[in-house]
Amino acid sequence: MSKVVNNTSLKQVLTNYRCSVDQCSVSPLGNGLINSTYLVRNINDNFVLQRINKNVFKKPEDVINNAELINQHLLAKKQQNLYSLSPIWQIPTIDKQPFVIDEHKEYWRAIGYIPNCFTVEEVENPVQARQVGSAFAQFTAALSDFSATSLTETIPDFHNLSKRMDDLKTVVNTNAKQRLSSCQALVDFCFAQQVFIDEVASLTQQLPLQVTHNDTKINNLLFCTKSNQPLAVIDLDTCMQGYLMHDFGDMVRTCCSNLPEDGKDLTKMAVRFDIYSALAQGYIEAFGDKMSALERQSLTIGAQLLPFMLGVRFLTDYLDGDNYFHVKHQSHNVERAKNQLNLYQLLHKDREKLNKITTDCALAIS
Ligand code: GN1
Ligand code: MG
Repeated sequence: MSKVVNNTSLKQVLTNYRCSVDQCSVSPLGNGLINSTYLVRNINDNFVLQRINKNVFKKPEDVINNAELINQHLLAKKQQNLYSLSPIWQIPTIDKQPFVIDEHKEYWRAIGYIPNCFTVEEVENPVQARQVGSAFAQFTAALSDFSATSLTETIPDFHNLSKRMDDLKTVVNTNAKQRLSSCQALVDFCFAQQVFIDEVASLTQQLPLQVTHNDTKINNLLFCTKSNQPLAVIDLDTCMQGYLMHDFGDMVRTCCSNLPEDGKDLTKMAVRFDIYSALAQGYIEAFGDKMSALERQSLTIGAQLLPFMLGVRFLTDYLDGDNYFHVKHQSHNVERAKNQLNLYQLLHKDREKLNKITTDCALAIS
């Protein structure tokens, strides 16, 4: 075992994957804020081992089952040459079980490791951004004939903004950790956005539901080290029915700011419009006529919505005492909230510019 991970449960879990504890090494993988993910280097092969956060995913078996159904669908598409990315796959235990429950009743699963790949935390240039937009569009387009009703909703109301505002109201009223006075202005700012909140609610009444990824942050794409092109969409935990504007919005959230989501120097924050334009081109182009005119128009709302919603969620978790997102220090969630709400403000102020870019992209492609 490597020194990086010292977890007795891991030893027990590994034996279910034909791993000799003495002959493999385990190290943390990625920057997820919810699950705990490790790379296991074994004698013959490497694989990814993940403990699913039961506080967030109340029924971890549903997360695993959903992923299996989606992987199978994408594999079938790939075999028909209808999907150019690589589907990911989950690895059963030696007893052919889809997961292991350890002595603490924690759920673990193994996922195939795709070698010669890298992830990106910050988009480097518009060419790469266009690839990102295109990859996530190909993913959702390939799921357009997938029976959405076979998926279980892993987190109900995940992207329901009105519900997220209710959650914020609840923690503000409870103020369990006495943190409200340190973020009152931020809370007031969120509740002052009612016009935008109503606009989102009315739009969601009209948009069609699709099977969306719902966590399209840039580091949920694997890039090939040889071609530098996207190779696979990963982290299917929140694949559920949703709206295209959510997926586009999360790409904008994580690609178009010049700061990471917990960056603190907000006076330096700027929107990278060239990246926005490239994301929109890649996304709209790869969907082709599978995207309706209203869905296309909704993308600009999504671009504002996801930073706002994440701001509200980080703030809610801060007031609630950091029970949801992993944090590195006590003010981490409120710093993230400030960052995301600032990004929302910048995007909101320039919404006409964003609209024009999206419309021009669509015209250029048609
Ligand atoms: C969480 O753990 P990770 O990075 O896959 C969160 C997303 C947020 C993201 C913010 C289930 O995703 O919704 O956008 O953090 N996932 C869940 O970085 O809440
Ligand atoms: Mg995720």
